[in-house]
Amino acid sequence: MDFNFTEEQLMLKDAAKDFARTELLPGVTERDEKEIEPAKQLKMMQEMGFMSMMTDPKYGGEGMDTISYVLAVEEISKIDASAAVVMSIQNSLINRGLEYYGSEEQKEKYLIPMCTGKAFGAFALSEPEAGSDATRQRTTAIEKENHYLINGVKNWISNASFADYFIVFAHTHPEKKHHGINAFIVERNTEGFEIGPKENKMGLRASHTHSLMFNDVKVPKENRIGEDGFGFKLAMISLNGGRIGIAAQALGIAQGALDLAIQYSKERKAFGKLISEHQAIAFKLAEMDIRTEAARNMVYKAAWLKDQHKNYKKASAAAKYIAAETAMFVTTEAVQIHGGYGYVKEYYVERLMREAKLTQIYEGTSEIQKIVVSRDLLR
Ligand code: COS
Repeated sequence: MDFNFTEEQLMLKDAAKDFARTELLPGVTERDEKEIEPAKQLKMMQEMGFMSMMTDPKYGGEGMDTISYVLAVEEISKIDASAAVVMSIQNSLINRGLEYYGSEEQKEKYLIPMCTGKAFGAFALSEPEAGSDATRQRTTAIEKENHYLINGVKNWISNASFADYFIVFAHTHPEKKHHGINAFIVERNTEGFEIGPKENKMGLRASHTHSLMFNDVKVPKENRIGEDGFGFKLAMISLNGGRIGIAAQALGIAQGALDLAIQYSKERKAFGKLISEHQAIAFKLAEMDIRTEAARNMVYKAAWLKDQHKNYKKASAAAKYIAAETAMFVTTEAVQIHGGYGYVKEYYVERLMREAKLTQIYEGTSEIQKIVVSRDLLR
């Protein structure tokens, strides 16, 4: 594993950093408080190629590697994790599945518009009673002559407020358990398909999360992705990549909080000296940095394994686990270092702490990552 980045990777990292500071930082606290999505900035990110980083240029993507993607997600997340999650979903959960497993017609009709700044996607797997236990899908897709008829409810769907295309998972043959699940591309304005109410979330408040309702929604047969029964496998494979994106997001949140804590500790005085000169604070900063660097190595390694076309299932789950736990630890310590100022909105470390919590929950809780890792160990 080469610890040097290429010139392209470094340029990309700088571009993401500049964008985050100039375009996302202004207004980020207000957007979080008022739950305003960064619509203008997301459009800009699409135009700059951040939403189609790893997709083949023949489908309008940038053809970059996963390391570049991780560097960009990390930089964006230091400032605005609500923008980063859109990037992660679009790149990992939508584009990759369509590029690798979609038909040429599906790529033409759906992937190319999403990679050329014309559309966004959303990934609809979770249900009210099927979050971690993803095989227990209740949504059904009954096969008819030339279409499937979808009925059911999905929950916790990010990007739903603006997505044009939804990858929806549903049971076609419930008796076959997970082998009976299929994935379908559903267009936003299809009859019977409704976007439900928005959740009032603790963090990532500028990324809206909705439920989805399907009431006799007709989806053409050609919108099924892959062979009959491939849906659950597609979900799992997509999540293996998705977890690298969320791990990078957690890493960015941790580094963002550490940067703020270092800066604050070099400005704030207590007992006659800067708080950074008190060992109680210096040791905290050291531990925050050590843990963040350890997580970074695991996140980059998972990305590297993927780029090398090696098995990255365990590595991505482990990276997501450690990065999320680290983000929670580092942001909590950063709030502590800020004292009372850390608990108010003026210094935005409290927002990073709320965001860190979600990285321990979505795209598989920390407990789910341990299931993936332990099954691999005990196989
Ligand atoms: N990558 C590829 N394939 C996987 C996989 C992975 N990470 N995890 C499971 N599979 C495959 C298995 O190989 C198995 O395939 P076969 O039946 O063809 O052999 C199939 O999926 C079922 O696997 P398993 O029996 O292990 O399924 P479980 O019901 O026990 O669940 C977990 C496995 C818990 C790992 C899975 O349900 C999961 O990841 N849940 C979390 C889902 C999630 O993240 N939801 C949050 C929001 S989605 S944005």
